[in-house]
Amino acid sequence: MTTLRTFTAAALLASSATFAFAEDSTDPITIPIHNWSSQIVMSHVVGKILEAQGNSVEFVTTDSQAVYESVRLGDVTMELEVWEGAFGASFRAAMEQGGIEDVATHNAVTREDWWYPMWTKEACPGLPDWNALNACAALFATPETGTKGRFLGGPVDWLKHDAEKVEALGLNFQVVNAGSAAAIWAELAAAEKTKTPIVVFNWTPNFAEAVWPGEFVNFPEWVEGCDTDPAVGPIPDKTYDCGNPANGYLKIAAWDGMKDKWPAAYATLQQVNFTNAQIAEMAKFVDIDEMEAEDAAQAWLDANEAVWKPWIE
Ligand code: TMO
Repeated sequence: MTTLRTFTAAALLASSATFAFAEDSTDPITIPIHNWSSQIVMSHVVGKILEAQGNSVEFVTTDSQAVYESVRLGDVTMELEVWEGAFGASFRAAMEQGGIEDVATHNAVTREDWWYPMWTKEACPGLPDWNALNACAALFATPETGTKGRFLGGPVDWLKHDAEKVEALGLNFQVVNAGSAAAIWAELAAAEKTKTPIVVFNWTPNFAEAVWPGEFVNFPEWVEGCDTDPAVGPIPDKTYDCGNPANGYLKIAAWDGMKDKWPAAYATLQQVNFTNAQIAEMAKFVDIDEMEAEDAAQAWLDANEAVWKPWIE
């Protein structure tokens, strides 16, 4: 009886082991790269982990909205940073079409919105309330924006609908889109020298919070549908009459064919999970320490074996 039971357990173990070690395809896993530092470093971190497992990995630079359609079609294999504020709508739309899977949610809590460094509040003490910001709009005027305040937004593919927000809330601001994330940091550094008030698009987790203490503007609270349904939100006939989610998710998405084609890599991907501090550090390696993204990823892996080794066991 004992012998039989032992035998059965061994057979079970053997079959589950076979399942766990089902061979991944030798085709490369494709990881998309976008235009902000933590996403680029995290993609290399996960790429190196999958390579250590024996997979081949390739990187492609893609638009950060169109990528959800690419994942859905299996042209790229995953997306490691699905920010609720910037990409929730594109992700939801792709999920409705099918072919893309919500694999995991990072521990990180995210926020993306209009933000100012603390010296701005000295000039406009009613902040962070959005009505106070609007009353101070003249402080933010530039030659480019005339009598209106300038809001320095992110690159257009982050699709923040800031112009719609300006219109919906009657803000005395004009949106100017930065060509790159680096352009936002350069403008902040320049404004710091003269303590000139400035309001820009920023997000957390990010390195910037360690360099420039600051706050997000408090717009009317995000409610589901305020971006699509005029009846939702405080202004009855407007969409985008709200801020972005203040406690947004950060998800991992994958092509739904990944689990069959690369089962071991998929099992690892389900374990991947980063915190705010870890993501801010990934950005810092590049934006402050000026490391190449690949070197930053290697440095992060070397310093954090206790975090990621269990993901591949
Ligand atoms: C998508 N982003 C993190 C730049 O807000």
